[in-house]
Amino acid sequence: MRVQVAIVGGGPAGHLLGQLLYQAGIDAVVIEQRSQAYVQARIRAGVLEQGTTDLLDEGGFALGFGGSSHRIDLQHLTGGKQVMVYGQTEVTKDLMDARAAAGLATVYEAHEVSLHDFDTPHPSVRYSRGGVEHTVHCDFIAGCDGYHGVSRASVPAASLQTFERIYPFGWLGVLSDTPPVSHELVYANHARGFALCSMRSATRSRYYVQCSLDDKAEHWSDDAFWDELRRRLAPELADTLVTGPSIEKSIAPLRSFVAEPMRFGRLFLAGDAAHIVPPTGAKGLNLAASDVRYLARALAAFYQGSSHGIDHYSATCLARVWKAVRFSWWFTSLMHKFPDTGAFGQKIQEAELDYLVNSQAASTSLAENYVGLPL
Ligand code: RFL
Ligand code: PHB
Repeated sequence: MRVQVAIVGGGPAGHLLGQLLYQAGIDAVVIEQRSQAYVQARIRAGVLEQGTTDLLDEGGFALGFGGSSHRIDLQHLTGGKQVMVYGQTEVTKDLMDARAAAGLATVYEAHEVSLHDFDTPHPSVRYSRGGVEHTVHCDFIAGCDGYHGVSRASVPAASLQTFERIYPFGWLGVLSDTPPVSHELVYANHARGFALCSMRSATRSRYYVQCSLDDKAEHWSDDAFWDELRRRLAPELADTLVTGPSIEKSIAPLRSFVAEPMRFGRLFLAGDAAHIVPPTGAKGLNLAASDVRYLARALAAFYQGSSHGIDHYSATCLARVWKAVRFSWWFTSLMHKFPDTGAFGQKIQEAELDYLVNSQAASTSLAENYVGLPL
C-alpha cells in the first residue's frame, strides 16, 4: 500500500488527524494494534476545551476545600469561553464512525508494527495481520500511538531528550449509572486526599479519589469508594451524593512527561506519544488535539510547496505543551496530599485556594489556563 501519511495509532489523536488530513485532501491510513471494539470501550478523558470541539457545555467548575465549595466562573473570567464534558469514549467513537462513513482506510489488529527509513524521504511502516506481512510506503509517519507506543521508541535514544515527574499517588476512578452530584465539575482538596466529581450524562457519573500507588481497584468495594468520596466533599454536596453499583473501577498512575523534539526527519510524534500530563488539569486529550491541528496544517502546507510548518512543528507544539505541563503540575500539586504535605502543607494549600477563589487576578489565571491557552 502507498499513502501520503501513515498514522500509527487509532486513539483520539490518530483518528482526529485522519479526519483533518481527509478534509485537507491528504490521503492517509490509520494503523491500530487493537480491535475496534477495544479502542471504543477504553474509558478516559472527560473535559474538552472549547477549541477542541464546540458541543454538555460547562460555564464553570467548583473548588472544594475547608468544608465548603467555591465556583470558578470560567465564562465570566475568560470573556465567554467554556469547556465541555464529553467522554473520550464518545469522541473516539464519533471519529471512528466519521472515518468509516467516509470510506477511509483503517487497519485494526495490526501486530508487530515497525517504523522504517523515516530519516529518508521514503519511510515505511510494516505490520502483520492475520499472519500476513504488510508494508505501507508513505511520505510521512505520524506517531499517534500513545505513551507505550512504538513510534517514540523507534527514535534513536541519543536524538531524544526526555523530562519526567512521577507523582507518589494514583486516581481511583469509578463510573456509575447515577445522576451527577453537581451539573458542574467539582475538584476537592481534603486532608485525606484529592477527589473529583465529573459526569458523562444526566444519568451517568464519573468520580475519582486520590489513592495510594500500591492500592488495587479490586480491593476497593463500592461502599468503601462512596464513603471515601463523601468524606472528601463539602457536607452539602456529600449529603446529596447519589450512589449505586460501579460499572467500571480502575486506578490510573499520575505522571508528567515530555519528549523533545517531536519531529525526527519524516516522523512526527503527536499526543500521548510525545507527552503525558496528570489528569488534574484535563489537558491530555486537548494537547493531542492541538498537536494534530498543527500537524495537519503543516502537512497541508508542505503539499502546497512550503516546508515551514513541518520545520517548526516541534517548536510550535512544545511551546504550548510546556505551558499545559506547567499548569497540570501546579494544579496537581495544589490539590493533592503528598507524602510530605503534613499539617503545614495542608494549611498552605488551603490558603492558596482561598486566595485563588477570592482574587480576580488569580482566578482569571486559573480560568485562562483551564479553558486552554490560545492555539
Ligand atoms: P491514546 O489514547 O493512548 O491512543 C494511542 C493509540 O495507539 C494504539 N497503539 C498502537 N497502534 C499501533 N501500533 C502500536 N505499536 C501501538 N501502540 C499503541 C493504542 O492501542 C491506542 O489506540 O493516545 P492519544 O491518541 O494521544 O490520546 C491521548 C489521550 O487518550 C489522553 O491524553 C487523555 O485520555 C488524557 N486524559 C484527559 N485528557 C483531557 O484532555 N481531558 C480530561 O479530562 C482527561 N482526563 C485523561 C483523563 C487520562 C486519564 N487516564 C486514564 C490516564 C482522565 C484519566 C483517568
Ligand atoms: C473526567 O470526567 O474523567 C475528568 C474530568 C476532569 C478532569 C479529569 C477527568 O480533570
